[in-house]
Amino acid sequence: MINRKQFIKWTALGSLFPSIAACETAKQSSNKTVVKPVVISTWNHGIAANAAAAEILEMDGRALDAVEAGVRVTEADESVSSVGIGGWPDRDGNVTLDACIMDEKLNCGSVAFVKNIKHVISLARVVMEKTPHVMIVGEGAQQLAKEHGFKEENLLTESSKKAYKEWLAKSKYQKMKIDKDNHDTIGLLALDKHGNLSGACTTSGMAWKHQGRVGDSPIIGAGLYSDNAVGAATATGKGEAVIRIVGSYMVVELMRQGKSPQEACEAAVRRIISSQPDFKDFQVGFIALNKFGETGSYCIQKGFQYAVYKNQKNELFDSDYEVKS
Ligand code: SD4
Repeated sequence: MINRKQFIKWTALGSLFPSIAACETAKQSSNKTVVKPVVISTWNHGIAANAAAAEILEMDGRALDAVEAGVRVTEADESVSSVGIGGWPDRDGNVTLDACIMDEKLNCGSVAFVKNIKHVISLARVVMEKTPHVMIVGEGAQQLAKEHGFKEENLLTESSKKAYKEWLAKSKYQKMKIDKDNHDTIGLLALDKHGNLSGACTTSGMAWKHQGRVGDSPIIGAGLYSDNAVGAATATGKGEAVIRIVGSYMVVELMRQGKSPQEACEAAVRRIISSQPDFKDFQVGFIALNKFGETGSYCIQKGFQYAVYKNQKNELFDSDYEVKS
């Protein structure tokens, strides 16, 4: 029989070392079939991004290269108004981009508040691989881009200029409304044939944001997290709400404790709902991928879509959501 002292000791050990529980889970699940390669990404622009990532993975490439190549497609697509060139600007008319990337060894790189550089995901990779830092922002990030030969260009396209003028006329530069429609980040996760996971996330952030505002997308743990022993997760939607719960890290840690990617995404969305009373006014969605190639997605309200490449099929799905009425 265990006495009270032993019980306290064991439960304390359990909370101090959650990896003990994770080892158990890994053992219990070791008879699962692993499906790989797999790619999952946010929104319908994820289909084209997945295709570019899958091309690399099917040729036995590295997950890290796949996630970067995948989201570069979205960054270069002028018709996507929330990522890269053509992204809608802040309320002063500046397009400012945020991005981060993580590899299979917990290496990570991030940039935020970057102007005039389209492929900020590659700049985040430069931070990760060529500097001793994790995060570089603003002018410092632009200086780094110059040093590494990135092309400088105007990211405000004719159509985003038009959208900005229309917004300005209506809003009269008043406090922006954070709604369900002014964001569409791409977050993309990949599991390669070697069983390694990586993730990338890139965005122009919330449209009409205050100058200098940074959301969850470039923040490791909030907009993206990946741990090769467990799985990876990424977020889309109102960054402020995701940062408050360190959302992507939460999803990965819940998977470490034994939840499926679907269950983990649901639990993180419910944490937002239980802690942030205005949840009906905004959207947040999470997607997740574990070591076995299983995927999950959940969001607050109807409308979020995600793309999955698995078993050589690249498909778009409507995410399940919490607020049904
Ligand atoms: C942000 N999370 O800057 C980003 C925006 C976004 O889907 O996701 N959009 O808050």
